Amino acid sequence: MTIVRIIGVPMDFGANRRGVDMGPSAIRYAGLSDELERAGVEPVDAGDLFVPRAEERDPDASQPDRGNAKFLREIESVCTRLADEVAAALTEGAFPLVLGGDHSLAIGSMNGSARDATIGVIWFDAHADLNTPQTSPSGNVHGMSLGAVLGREGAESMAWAHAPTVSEESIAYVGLRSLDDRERELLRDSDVTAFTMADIDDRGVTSVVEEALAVATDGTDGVHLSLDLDWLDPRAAPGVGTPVRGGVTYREAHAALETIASRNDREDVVRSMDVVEVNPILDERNETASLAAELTASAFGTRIL
Ligand code: 4U7
Ligand code: MN
Ligand code: MN
Ligand code: MN
Repeated sequence: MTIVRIIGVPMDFGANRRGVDMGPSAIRYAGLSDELERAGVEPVDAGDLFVPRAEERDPDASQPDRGNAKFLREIESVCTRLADEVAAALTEGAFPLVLGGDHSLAIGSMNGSARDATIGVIWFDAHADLNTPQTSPSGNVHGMSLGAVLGREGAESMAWAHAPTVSEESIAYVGLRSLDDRERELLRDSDVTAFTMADIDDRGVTSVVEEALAVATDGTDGVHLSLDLDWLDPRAAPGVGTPVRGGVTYREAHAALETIASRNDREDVVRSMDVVEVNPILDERNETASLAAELTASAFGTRIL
């Protein structure tokens, strides 16, 4: 049986709104382990990574040589340790499941997952997170995770984040609907595959996810899934810091992750996953955290019948 090692990362250094640091607790509290057991895997909780309190740190944002990126040193420290944890889980034959926390932690999970492998990435998100310290309008590192992992121009101050075995050709976005102007240009000039909400409207979510899987598995050793809860429509997932109208519905989200599970059933392709951006302060009765737990289990194969 697949052992799923749960790694909590109670970090909100990369986001604007405070509160995502409580995400790991909220998702566990919503019954993640039970959901995973129902999906037929064995959850083992490794606890939380140590993350300092933001109150005791200085965001230290703008530096002429580093561009605009808040809490960069803190994020580096967390992501470097997270990468080690994720790589260790894989070496020991477990599936690393990372609970966030803000999306900057994906720099750590992708680096860990890609340490001894060439990986593809499927990014379920309203946003592209392709900024760099040079293009970011906010200075929030959760909007730069992929820009940094790809080692794009403008991310020189984040050299530690570059994962050479993650390439643009193997990355697929699903559900994009909010891009900054500079980010749109970056995306157009890149080799990343982007499925927007319009593609989901046109073709249906299952066919889009199948194509995303084709992109992320082509020529790679496995796939990292990154699930940002703001991918969903805010009506289904109100507890997020950067909500954008017009996201996938509750049913579409389940269908998407069930499509991943059925592909994975035939051939083990997914090797690691993160579930991020759940903000319990903004949530309604832990609804978004419950959804995060359900969707994670769906990725492993929850069955109705
Ligand atoms: B998330 C933004 F400017 N693009 O860079 C930015 F609109 O991890 C938002 O996807 C980033 O939630 C959102 O700050 C990051 C902004
Ligand atoms: Mn994101
Ligand atoms: Mn997002
Ligand atoms: Mn590269």
